[in-house]
Amino acid sequence: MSIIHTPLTRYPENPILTPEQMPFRCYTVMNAGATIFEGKVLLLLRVEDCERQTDFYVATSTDGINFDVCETPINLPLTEQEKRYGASHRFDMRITFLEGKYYVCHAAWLGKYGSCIGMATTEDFVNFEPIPYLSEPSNRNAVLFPEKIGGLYARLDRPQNVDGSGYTWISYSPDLIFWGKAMPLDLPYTSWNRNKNGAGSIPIKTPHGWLEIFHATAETCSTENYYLGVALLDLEDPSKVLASPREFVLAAEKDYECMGQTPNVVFTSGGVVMPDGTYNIYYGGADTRMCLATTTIKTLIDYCHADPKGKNSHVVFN
Ligand code: BMA
Repeated sequence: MSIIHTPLTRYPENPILTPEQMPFRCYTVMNAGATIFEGKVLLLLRVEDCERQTDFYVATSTDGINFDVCETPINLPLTEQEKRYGASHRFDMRITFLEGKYYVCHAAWLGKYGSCIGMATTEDFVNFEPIPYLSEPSNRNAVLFPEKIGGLYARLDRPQNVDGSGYTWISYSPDLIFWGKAMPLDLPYTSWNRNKNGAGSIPIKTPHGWLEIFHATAETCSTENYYLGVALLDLEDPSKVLASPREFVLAAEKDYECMGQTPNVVFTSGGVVMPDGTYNIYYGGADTRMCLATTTIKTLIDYCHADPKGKNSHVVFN
């Protein structure tokens, strides 16, 4: 049982994957992108070895809980830009199914140039074709919408401000190379969402707007704590936040969220809607292990619409 009632329910036997359960020696397994592939739930796990080098591993499951982990990492070739500027590692993949193939967005760490967004496509999660694109620094948490909006590709991302804070923006592209029309999202500024926020899940299209789960951070006297929040974005202009409750939907509370490489972190890079309508949200606990929380799309939409605090904020409800 959680001490805090929210529309998300933790899987009682969390965590679902730990470094000890992996078929090889590693330090962490976290922040996996998620999708449905060939009728199974597929996770692209971010795995750090004991030198803290990151690779991505495919894991698949029929029930969304028990995963078979591939023992070799994916082969995602570096783009020319990543090679030229010495990308050392990538992290936090998001997976979007769009126009018949899968697009992955990751952050690439370029040393003194900071982190930039990279992208690739795949049809089988074996062969990956990098898109010859690298964003300006410092940017990360790129999430591609699952369809074009107004004839353009659309993505959420999180550029960093000079003071280290950073918030979710949207931008558009005709070709996935040239991005523009950038606008910040007006998510509620709260005691848990005031230092950084960034897109987590791939937005889900609903009649009430794009449903998005995002992470947000706030400093406490000891750590920078991570939280998950929920928002509904306008279908035609997703820079417009239609609803975003002023309460978080998940805060680090359990041992597996509070203890590990980075204490007090819950961080999602994606979820999947299961055949029975359960929305499985996969998230990293303390940058160390993979966890699962469940809900439904309807529950989250009702929660967005019902939150009275949201109504009293700057958020406009239709
Ligand atoms: C962010 C990313 C995430 C990580 C989080 C908490 O900046 O690096 O991968 O989970 O910090 O450490």
